Amino acid sequence: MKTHSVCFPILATLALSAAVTIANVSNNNAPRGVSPSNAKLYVPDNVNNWSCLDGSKTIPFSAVNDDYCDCIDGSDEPGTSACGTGQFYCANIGHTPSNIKTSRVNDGVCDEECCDGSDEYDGQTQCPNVCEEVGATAREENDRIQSVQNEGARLRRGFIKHGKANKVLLTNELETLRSQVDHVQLALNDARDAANEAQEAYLEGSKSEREATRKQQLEPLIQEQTKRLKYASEVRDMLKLTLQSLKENHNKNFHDMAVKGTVSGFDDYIVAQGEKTETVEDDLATLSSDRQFDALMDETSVVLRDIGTLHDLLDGMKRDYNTEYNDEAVLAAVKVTDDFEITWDSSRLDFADVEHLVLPEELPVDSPEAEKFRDAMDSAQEVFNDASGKESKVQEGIRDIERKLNMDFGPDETFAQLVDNCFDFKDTEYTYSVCLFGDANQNSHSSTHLGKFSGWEGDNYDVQMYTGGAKCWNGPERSVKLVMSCGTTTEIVSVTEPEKCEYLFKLQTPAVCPIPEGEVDEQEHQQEQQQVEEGEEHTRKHDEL
Ligand code: MAN
Repeated sequence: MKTHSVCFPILATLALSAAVTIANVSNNNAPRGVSPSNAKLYVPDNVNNWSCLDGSKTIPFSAVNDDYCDCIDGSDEPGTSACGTGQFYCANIGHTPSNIKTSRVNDGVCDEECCDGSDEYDGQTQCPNVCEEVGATAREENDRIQSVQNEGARLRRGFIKHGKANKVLLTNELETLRSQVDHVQLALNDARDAANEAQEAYLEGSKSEREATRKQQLEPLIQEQTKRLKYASEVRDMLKLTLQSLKENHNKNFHDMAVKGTVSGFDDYIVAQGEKTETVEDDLATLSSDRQFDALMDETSVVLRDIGTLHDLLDGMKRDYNTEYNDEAVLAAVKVTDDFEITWDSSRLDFADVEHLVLPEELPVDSPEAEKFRDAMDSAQEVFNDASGKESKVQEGIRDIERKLNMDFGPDETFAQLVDNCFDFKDTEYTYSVCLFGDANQNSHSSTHLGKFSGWEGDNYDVQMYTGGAKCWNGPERSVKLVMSCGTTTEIVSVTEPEKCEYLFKLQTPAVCPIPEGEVDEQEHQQEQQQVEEGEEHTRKHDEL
């Protein structure tokens, strides 16, 4: 770097002339490092002076690029690194011109931005001019991007056309469906009434046959269950008697707390028994087989519960009574408890399924009379099913269309084409999937919900958010940011997890390819025209029906 010094005028003059020869020359007439568009700013005044671009100083024009920094803004050294803060212009003929910081001039590094090597001109470092090749590659890449964008824009125009036409179509369809609601609901109500009537007619008309068949079907079960109930009731009564005898005969002078507790528990049981309202039907034989069966089952569970309560009382005493008292009554009760535990354990299995036993389905009755009623009932049921299907279809249709019409598919309806379209991406560990405007998931042996579409981010309609996914262990609920870029197909090109449980999906799609300006207006006009025509056509068809 040169110094302005009055002490060494000869050295200074030599250095200045060297600097002028190496630094002040450039391809255009401007000083080195100055772009053609800035050349007009580097012209000396009539006394060969020049002012810094920030106006901070006036210096001799010969001091521009003299490798000494005079101006605060560094504008006097566009072609040397003396200031370091200015811009050095590389013409890069054969590629695209660029500007680099002047600190990178002659720093021994061939800067990529200066493919012509003009940033290293001091002879210390040889930088070949590679602008032709680099330019050719860049042009090829630009051509590729351009053709992707052209094709993408063509496809996007198709999306827009579809989206706008679809909106008109959906609006019309919604109107049609809404006009059908009353009709299908009425038909459904009528069909329901008819089906109920037919069922009642069947039940009434086939009553005696059905009851006979049912009786036959349930008889063995009822017999079996009656036997079990009888056995269980005997066991319960035996436990009750045991406790009753313990209560009466134990030696009250011993004040054995375990015995006292059991006796008072038994008293409570007896009181509760007395308070219980009788639920068992008195005369089972007068009931229908179904009721008989139910009553038996209910009674069995009551008896089983009682056995459990009484045994708990005896068992409590058995564990805690004072053996030293040798109270006969207590010993007798303990003996009964031991015997009970052995026999009950082996017979308990018979009751194991009792609590879960459910009534078997009714067998069909096959008399011709009953069959007639059943056929009528079946066909009324079919009509009802059909009416119910139609009604659900209309309601679901309305819901589905309302959902789609309420969605934000962008100002030109581009994204209507992609709603509910699903895409997968497989990495080494998971297969990620997203159904656009729906849900995102992470799948391996099981599926983890990553979020539900919650809206667009920003105003560009190219970033979607999916939130409220499965909670992350020790972290937030999972979520997905889906970032779109232009492509000729719609597909996920990468999935990453930049933050724990926050996923980044990159999706390429024609839906975000730029449409050259001006084209949109023309297209919009054509589309509006087309929508009007399609709408009219739909209304005409609807009216014809
Ligand atoms: C699972 C996956 C990962 C996530 C961890 C968080 O392994 O969902 O993507 O980072 O859970 O614990």
